[in-house]
Amino acid sequence: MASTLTQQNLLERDDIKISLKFGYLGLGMGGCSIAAACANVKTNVRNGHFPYNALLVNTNAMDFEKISFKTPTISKLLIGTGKGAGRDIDVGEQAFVDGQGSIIDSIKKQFMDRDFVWIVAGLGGGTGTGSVIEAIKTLHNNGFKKRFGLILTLPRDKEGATVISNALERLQKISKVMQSLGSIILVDNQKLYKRFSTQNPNASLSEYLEFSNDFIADTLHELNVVTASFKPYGDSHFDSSEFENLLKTPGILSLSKFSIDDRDIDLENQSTYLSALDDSIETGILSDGYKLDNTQRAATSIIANRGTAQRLFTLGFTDTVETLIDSKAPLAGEKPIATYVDEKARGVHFYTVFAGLQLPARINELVEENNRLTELQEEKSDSDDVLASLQTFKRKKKEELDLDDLDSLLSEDTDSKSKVKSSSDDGYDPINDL
Ligand SMILES: Nc1nc2c(ncn2[C@@H]2O[C@H](COP(=O)(O)OP(=O)(O)OP(=O)(O)O)[C@@H](O)[C@H]2O)c(=O)[nH]1
Ligand SMILES: [Mg+2]
Repeated sequence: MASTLTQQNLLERDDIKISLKFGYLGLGMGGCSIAAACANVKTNVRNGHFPYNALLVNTNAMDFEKISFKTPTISKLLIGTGKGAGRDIDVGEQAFVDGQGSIIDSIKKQFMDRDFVWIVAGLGGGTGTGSVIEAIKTLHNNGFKKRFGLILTLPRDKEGATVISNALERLQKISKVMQSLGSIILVDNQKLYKRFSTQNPNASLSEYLEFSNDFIADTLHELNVVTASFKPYGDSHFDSSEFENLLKTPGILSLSKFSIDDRDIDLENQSTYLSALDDSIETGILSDGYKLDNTQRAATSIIANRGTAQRLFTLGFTDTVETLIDSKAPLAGEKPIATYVDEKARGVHFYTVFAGLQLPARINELVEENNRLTELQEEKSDSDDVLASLQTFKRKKKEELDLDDLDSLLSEDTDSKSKVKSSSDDGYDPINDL
């Protein structure tokens, strides 16, 4: 599995702590798959092997079979007909409304001890996308006000008009209430898929989905661990409660990570690390294209082992990083730079979080793709002249036939087999006539 943890191997360690107990409410197939991957994160910590949990809500019974349950902390709840919502957001929403009684009971049972709950949905389908607004209301009204955020995937360009318009319809609604919610993390499937398929040209789509779900799970876990596990080095540090405030900041959250071999950093020459750090912030991990000058709150954590920390974490170094963050997010109310010592760290690891952002440029691209597809559709119905001319076609009566016109006589034969009828004719089913 490709992981964000290759240099730190936080997953295998028994000496880590987490900042916040996360619960994941998965909606629909994508949402449930990601939520399950997040709850399947296993550590070697005694009494904390499975630090997270999940409640999976779906309208499709078969989908649950495709999900791996590595922990008893994942529970599932089937709503609706059991056969899926067929990409219809009204069907998905109605299923959630009809199942609300049992959903609320399950949420209370599952998430009672959780510090923060993530609603997770893949935007574009019927179930997850359809039920996300109702899920927001349900958590808001049942004890999780301001203690929940959203993880939403954005569709790839090639997923088609229905998927893209479903996603945009719900994003429009969500953006209206964004200021009353906690953070929203957008997972850009187009961005992650492009990177994954370049690195693994022979991989299948389902391999990509599995990769992306583990990648999301690891990223969130890593961030949650970094803020709680290591010894602060120097004065400023960023603790779990500040991390919680960051996650509760309304708007979109952008995450980045940059790792570098400590020998490659030359304190006397900023260009040995600063522009790469800058690039990593702009590129993000799960999505990009944000106007970072809208940032409300930011945080940077830098981790190295003691030897490296002693050489590197000088006032001049933190000032340089601070200047970079300040130039990117001048209006952020808080933007601490925290340095930590992890005795087991190899290399230097920079984690940045920018919170309170507006929607990224990718949404514009999806609107444009949607408009392009709508125009294509309109052009197509205008230009379906073959069908139109076929509708005007009339069979010549026998007596009108010119016995010398062989072409007409031959077509007469085929015409009787391919008579065009409309499906509104009584009892006529074009499918059975194929
Ligand atoms: N990253 C990631 N994205 C996914 C995954 N599965 C689906 N998606 C995305 O989520 C979108 C919605 O798909 P689903 O979650 O399958 O849809 P659903 O909510 O089950 O809705 P219906 O099947 O119509 O009832 C897709 O268009 C994909 O872009 C997944 O496992 N990982
Ligand atoms: Mg489905």
